[in-house]
Amino acid sequence: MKKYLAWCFTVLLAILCLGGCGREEEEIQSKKLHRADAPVYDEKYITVGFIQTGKESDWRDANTNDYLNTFTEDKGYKLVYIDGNSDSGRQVKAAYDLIYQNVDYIIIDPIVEDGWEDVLEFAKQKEIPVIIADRGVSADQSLYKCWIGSDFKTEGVKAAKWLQDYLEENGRKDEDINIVVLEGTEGASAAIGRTEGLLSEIAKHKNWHVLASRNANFTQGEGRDVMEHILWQYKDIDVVISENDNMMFGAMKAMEQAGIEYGAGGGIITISFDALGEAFHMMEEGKLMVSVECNPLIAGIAEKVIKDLEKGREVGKVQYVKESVFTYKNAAQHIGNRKY
Ligand code: GZL
Repeated sequence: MKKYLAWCFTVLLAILCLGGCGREEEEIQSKKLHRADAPVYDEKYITVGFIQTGKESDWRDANTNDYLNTFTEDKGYKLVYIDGNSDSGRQVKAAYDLIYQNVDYIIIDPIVEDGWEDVLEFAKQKEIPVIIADRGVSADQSLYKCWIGSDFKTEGVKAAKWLQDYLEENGRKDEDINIVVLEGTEGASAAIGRTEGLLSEIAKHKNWHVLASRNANFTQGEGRDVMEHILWQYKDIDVVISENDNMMFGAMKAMEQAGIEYGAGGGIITISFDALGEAFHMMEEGKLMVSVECNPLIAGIAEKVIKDLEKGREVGKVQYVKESVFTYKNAAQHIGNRKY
């Protein structure tokens, strides 16, 4: 009897293992085969899936247009553009879809840093190279080929150092200075880095005080709303630092509505990031006093990375774009040659 039971157990164990192997094999096979309903792209093109954050700012539009103008069919690319619609979950799902569509490359501009490990791991299993562009991810660097973008912390430091120089030049070095910060999207590496850079410099000045530092999500509308509320709360603001131009444009509307003076002619000092075309006009008028450039023209660098990968070459893991600082004093001499 015991032998029969042992035989049954062995057979049962074998069936379970085979079933499991069958299921496991099926799982692996499914990763190799894309979904039946996935589009099949023409092999003559290099198919590049690009997942954008959304349309939250003019900077973003310039960044998107750069990709649309770079990855064109006459240059041998099929660009599959996906608008993340400011929804990180939508971005991650789009990445899975692109993997199932078996595109040749995936470029991701992540709204926020977190939540990317699993899908990047899956892309790696399916051997689809991923390039992270503009904002960063908290996932391990081994899960993507490279990151291309700006040194956001340095941008924050540049803004604070401009303020330090400006106050010294205007005899206000030892004055108590009250600062308001409009932060970009919570969890976005651009906001994290700029805030870190700003606060690291502000901390060096015991007479500089941050009255409020609030998220306005990189949008003009939220910049205006948040600034309106801050103006109700604080009457002694000396500096507004906005982590992008669009939020500053909104804050300017709020200050005008409140009858508050700002800009190079006197009143609240205005400091921003991005250095968009409109910011140059505002600096020419003296409304905006400085904009720390954040270069949106990244697609050309991404294309170079793809060309190198196509040739089997190694690519640099971290690739910074070139950028500068523009002020109300030098905006006029640069405005004519701006590309965005
Ligand atoms: C910065 C970029 C930021 C811009 C904003 O590289 O991610 O997002 O500063 C944009 O204008 O919305």
